[in-house]
Amino acid sequence: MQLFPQSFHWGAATSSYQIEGAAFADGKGKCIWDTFVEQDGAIQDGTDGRVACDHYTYYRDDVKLLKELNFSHYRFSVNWARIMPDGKDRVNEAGLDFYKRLINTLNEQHITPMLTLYHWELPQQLEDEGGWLNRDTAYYFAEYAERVFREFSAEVPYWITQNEPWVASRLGYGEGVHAPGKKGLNHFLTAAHHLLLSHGLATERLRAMKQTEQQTGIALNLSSHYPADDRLSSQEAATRADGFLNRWFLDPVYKGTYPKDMLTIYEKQTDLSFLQQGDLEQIQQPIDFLGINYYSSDFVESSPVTTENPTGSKPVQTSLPKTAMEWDVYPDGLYDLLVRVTNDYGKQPLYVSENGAAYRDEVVGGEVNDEQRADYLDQHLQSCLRAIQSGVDLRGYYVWSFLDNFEWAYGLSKRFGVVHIDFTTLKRTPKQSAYWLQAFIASQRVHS
Ligand code: IFM
Repeated sequence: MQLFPQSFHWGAATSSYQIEGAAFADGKGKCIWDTFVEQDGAIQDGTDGRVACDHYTYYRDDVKLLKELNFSHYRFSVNWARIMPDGKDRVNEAGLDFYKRLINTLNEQHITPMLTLYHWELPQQLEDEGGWLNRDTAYYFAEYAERVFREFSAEVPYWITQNEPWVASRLGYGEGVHAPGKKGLNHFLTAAHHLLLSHGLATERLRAMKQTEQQTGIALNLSSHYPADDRLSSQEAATRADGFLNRWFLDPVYKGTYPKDMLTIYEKQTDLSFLQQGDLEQIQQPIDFLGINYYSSDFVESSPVTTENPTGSKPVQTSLPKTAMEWDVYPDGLYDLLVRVTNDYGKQPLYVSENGAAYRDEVVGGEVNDEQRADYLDQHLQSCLRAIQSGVDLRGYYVWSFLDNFEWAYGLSKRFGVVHIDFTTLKRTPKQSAYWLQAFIASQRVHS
């Protein structure tokens, strides 16, 4: 059997709003998701994250479960509004204390923390001042990042600035289906730029403060895009789709530029005056690793440019197996992506910082038989192994998600966890995929 490197991270991932609950406990401020879930029709099943998994109460049991399942690393996010209720100035000590308890418990169990500073919980006060459309938010983020780093850098070796800036900007400010529910191409690009700027500003500060043991990076949601057929127009559409999702974020972070082809496309449709002199240099800070969140890939063809579809490309239906999100299962896309990022942006430490699938799970006789999820994980892990054999410096894999949780606009109805949550009793039941992972991780540990 081919083995993963012995230092490989066997991780599970979650985020604050999706699992913690305790939405208004102990001095926490309101964040944009607390506001968004109150809007009629915003969440498909009418649920919210006020309680979610109540990880705020059950974090000790959850860490114990992580240990039992053999995970060596845990990726979680801290909620900006829990730590700084207004987003700036005032620090809520009780909020910091919760994360202190969580991090201590992880370290007691020898589970290494990977901390994400922003997984979309913008304090409502900052949104009221313009949110990510306001350049100042990037500077407030850097201050918040510095404060959290000062508090926890001795205990936390892995730091992620931004999680999925494409999702935060496109779904939150471009399409209006995520908080704060704003729409428009200009809003999308402005918010994306300020999120990237915030990454650059925070990274610079963290690097100035860090010792050798702390590593900083960013987590991007990336996919592979393939032409749906042999037409030149489909190949061009695939390039544009790649520019929209991947290169618009990778190029500034690594090359300090926005991709020229995409600038030309966007300039025809909107004003890019949010881009100020020196911004791209600020965004292009050295990072220690890239986190890649991968779920699916797209096969695309050309389609008319519209307000909703600024790049004129659309995914076609395929006959590939689908998850409960209707996302294609395509593990080769992960292999292609890992190799491509290495080839185009240089060999560097990569983590699959999220990968997983939602299925329609049910507890029957005290068990959840989610064979499809175990297959999904197995196939994607095989892609990871293949990528390592092809020379990719892949250092870890974090399953999304540890627990079933609040899946944003879909509410509690889409289950991504390897651990089932009964959202009425809050009972945790590891699914068969969790036991499969437990055994897989054990099989990778060689005892000398
Ligand atoms: O649940 C989300 C997570 O918050 C960010 N990445 C994708 C997951 C599944 O949609």
